[in-house]
Amino acid sequence: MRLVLLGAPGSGKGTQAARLKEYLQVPHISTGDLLRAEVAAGSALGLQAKEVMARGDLVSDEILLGMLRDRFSREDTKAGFILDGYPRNLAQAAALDELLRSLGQKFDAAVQLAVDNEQIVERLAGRAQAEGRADDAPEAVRKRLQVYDQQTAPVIEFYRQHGQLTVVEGVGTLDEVFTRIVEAIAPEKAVG
Ligand code: B4P
Repeated sequence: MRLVLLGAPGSGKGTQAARLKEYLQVPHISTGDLLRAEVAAGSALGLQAKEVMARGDLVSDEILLGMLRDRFSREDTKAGFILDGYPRNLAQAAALDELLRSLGQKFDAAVQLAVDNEQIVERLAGRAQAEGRADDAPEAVRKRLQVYDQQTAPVIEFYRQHGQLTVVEGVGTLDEVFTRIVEAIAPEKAVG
């Protein structure tokens, strides 16, 4: 199965992708995790990305596409994937389309986790305390939500207009949200 997970920062994409990966037995490709790994490694790319991420802005499309091409060149993506955090603007949506076409692949569903802003601010404040991620600081969260409304919301509209969007309610326990996603994408495999 080839899945694209969409949703505001803190909507639970990473959380659910980790479970879906086990369930569907396909790799989880998180552009946020790929970037954080570069930052942690202190690579040239990581140094460029660090400040941008801490501000709550998007890292350049060029860097992201390079990272994604690289990841998709690995054998394990042939069986499927869960793409989490990409695309985040219309240019990235077009680039993904192009990349998959060049690989002779198509994704099966774009799933949006719908969570309201109030709940998001609360969740990320919790994670800021627990994990101390720089981009979970209140100022950066405000910026990320603004970037989401301006740049990522149009991607959701784009997939909706192309009949590729599935919206799943992202509020509830982790199990509840997971079951909703599975029912939406693979009802024959749904449990409970
Ligand atoms: P990401 O790593 O994608 O970060 P995110 O949006 O915060 O993650 P997510 O929605 O996965 O939230 P999570 O499950 O962790 O991006 C970070 C930064 O990287 C971006 O701001 C940008 O700078 C850069 N970046 C990444 N991709 C890019 C791209 N394509 N282009 C340019 N730049 C890019 O959940 C959040 C919290 O909620 C957790 O604490 C979790 O425990 C909690 N939670 C989850 N589900 C819950 C539930 N059902 N109920 C209660 N709490 C829940």
